[in-house]
Amino acid sequence: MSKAASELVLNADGSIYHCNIKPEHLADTIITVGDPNRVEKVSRHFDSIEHKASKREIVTHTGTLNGKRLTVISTGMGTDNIDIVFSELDALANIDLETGEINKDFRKLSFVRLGTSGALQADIPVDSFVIGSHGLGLDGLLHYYVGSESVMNKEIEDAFINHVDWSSNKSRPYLVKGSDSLLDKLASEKTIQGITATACGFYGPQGRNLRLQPNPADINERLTSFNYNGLRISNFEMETSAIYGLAAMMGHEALSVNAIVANRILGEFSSDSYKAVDAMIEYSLEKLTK
Ligand code: R1P
Ligand code: URA
Repeated sequence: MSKAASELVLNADGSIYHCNIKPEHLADTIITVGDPNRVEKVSRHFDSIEHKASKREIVTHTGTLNGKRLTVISTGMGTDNIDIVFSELDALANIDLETGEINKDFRKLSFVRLGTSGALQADIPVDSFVIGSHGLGLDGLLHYYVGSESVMNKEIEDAFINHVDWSSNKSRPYLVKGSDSLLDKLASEKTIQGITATACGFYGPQGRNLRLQPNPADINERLTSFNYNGLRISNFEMETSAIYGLAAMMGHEALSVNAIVANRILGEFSSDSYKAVDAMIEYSLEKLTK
C-alpha cells in the first residue's frame, strides 16, 4: 500500500524530508557521526566527493575512497535523531519514493558510527577506541516498534535490571548485539570491546551532578560493576543502542566505534579530543576500505 504524504515526507525536489538527499546519493556503506563538523573530517580523506547536502544538524557527503563508495552523515545528538536518520536512510534504500511501495529487492546497508564517549571502567584510558559488542539502551526508543523484542537479549537485560535495581518509572533497558561482520573488519589490538550504554541525556542520565542530582546518584558505579559472564559495560554515549536496534530490525549491519574522550571513573577528560577523533577516523577508514 502506498504511503500518505504526511507519513513518507518528501521535499519539493523529491528528496527525503530531514536528510535532504535522494536514493542515488546514498552509498551502501554509511558512516554516522554525531557532530556535523565531523562529516568533513571524514570526507577530507575521500579520493573524490560526488554529493554534499545539509539540513538542520544533518550534513551528508557521499564519495569514494580506495574504490569504495561511502556516505558520511551527521545525526546530531541522541536516539531521537537516530530514529529520524535511520528511518529515512532505510526508506531511501528500500521504498519507492514515488509510489510509496516497499521495493521487492531488499537493499542491505552497513552503518559504522564514529562517535565520542565516556569510559565507565578505570582501565579504559582517554584517547582509546572502544567498539560496542552490544548496545545497551537506557533510552527506550526501540519499545516504540512492534517486534523489537526479537532483536533484544532478555536474559542479559534481566541480569542488568536486577544488578542495578532499575526503577520501574523508567523504560525497560534493552540490549542488542552489533554486527559480527563489521566487528571482524574493524576490531584489532588497537580497539577495546564491551557493552556501549546509551543514555537519553549527557548529564543526569549519565550520572553527572551539576546543580540537579542524578537519580540514582550512584548510577555509574552500578553500571561499572555489572558483569555478565565476563561481558562488562565499557562506555556511555547517546546513540548506539538505537542504531543497533533499528539496523537489526531493518535487516542492516551496524557497529559503533567511539573515541574515549572522558574517563568517568578517574574524572579525566582528553587533553586533545579532536586528535583522538581524527585518529579513530583514520583507523576506521583504513579498516573499512583496504
Ligand atoms: C555528547 O557530547 C555527544 O557526543 C557523543 C554522544 O553520543 C552525544 O551525541 O557522540 P558524538 O560525538 O558522535 O555526538
Ligand atoms: N559523550 C557522552 O555521551 N558522554 C561522555 O562522557 C563523553 C562523550
